[in-house]
Amino acid sequence: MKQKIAAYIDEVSVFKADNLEQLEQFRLKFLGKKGIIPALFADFKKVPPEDRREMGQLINSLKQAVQKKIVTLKEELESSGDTTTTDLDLTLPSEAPLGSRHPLSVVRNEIIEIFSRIGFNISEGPEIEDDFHNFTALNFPEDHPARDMQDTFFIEKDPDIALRTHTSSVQVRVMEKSQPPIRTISPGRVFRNEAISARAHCIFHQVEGLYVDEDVSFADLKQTLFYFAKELFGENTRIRFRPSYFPFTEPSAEMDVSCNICGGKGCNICKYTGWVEILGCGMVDPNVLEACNIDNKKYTGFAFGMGIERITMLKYQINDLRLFFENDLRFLNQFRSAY
Ligand code: 2U9
Repeated sequence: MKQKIAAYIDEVSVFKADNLEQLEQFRLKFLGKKGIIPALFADFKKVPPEDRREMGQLINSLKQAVQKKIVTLKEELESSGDTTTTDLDLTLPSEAPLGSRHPLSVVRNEIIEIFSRIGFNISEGPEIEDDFHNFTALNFPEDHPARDMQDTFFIEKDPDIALRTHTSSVQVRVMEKSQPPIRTISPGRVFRNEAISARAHCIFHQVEGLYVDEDVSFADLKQTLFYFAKELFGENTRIRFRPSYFPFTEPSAEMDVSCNICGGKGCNICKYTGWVEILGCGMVDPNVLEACNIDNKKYTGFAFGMGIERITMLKYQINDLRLFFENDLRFLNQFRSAY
């Protein structure tokens, strides 16, 4: 042990460092947690009592020599201008890939922003819902197919508890606890018992909107959705409405926008019609207002609902819904520049 320490003292006395990084390596070699000096102190316990004094002094002289060397070399290196503690250039941008937003989040945020600009707030609610908020308050008849196990994921029966099939249930909750004017949009995940394919999934995302006040008319609905379509798809976008049916709105309609791929001339995205369907809408059925404690003699409202997947597929020409859920980086990396 004595010879070993003497050899270390020699090594320290001749040591030279070209830069601060080498000096740091030297410090770690001798003084680091797993370094030479802590190891010598550990071995010191095994030294016979008669040799302890001498050995202790030797280890301490080595330690002091190392500390002195570090102070001297540090001063020398710093005065010669080497202030780097590492050879790495910490100012270089990281090579680690940055994360990016999922395309569904990009489009959801864009939709939220558009409606926020015209006074809509955002409401959120539970994904697990009771029968009243998901079906009954929304005027679904007792025998409506959506109430069937084949279409909805039930968690409990009697009383019925299920995964929400739309975010309209959130808006029922908004109406229950507030009075008009109500202008709200509800983005969120919804669940339907569907076989998974390129065009359908058992989980998807919606944004539903609701506007309730005095004298709200179908003209307000059209103007609001026209503004929305132009903001999302571009100034030259045209819209058209086709009559439809939903239990919760009367009258009801589906809204198409002019195909922004071919400008309305006809392509395989719009199936050569020049139009693509983007949402459903209508005037809130008075029964729904009543179920949510809103005076349906005084107030009227319009509502709309859209699938975020569908809109994202149209916007980015994505032809398979399953891509949204697979987290394949080859797909996700294509949205790096989106925000
Ligand atoms: C309340 C009352 C009525 C929301 C509406 C639609 C029409 C609609 C579908 C589009 C594609 C859902 O994602 S999708 O499958 N939605 O067509 N949704 S009107 O009506 C409401 C909402 C809340 C209280």
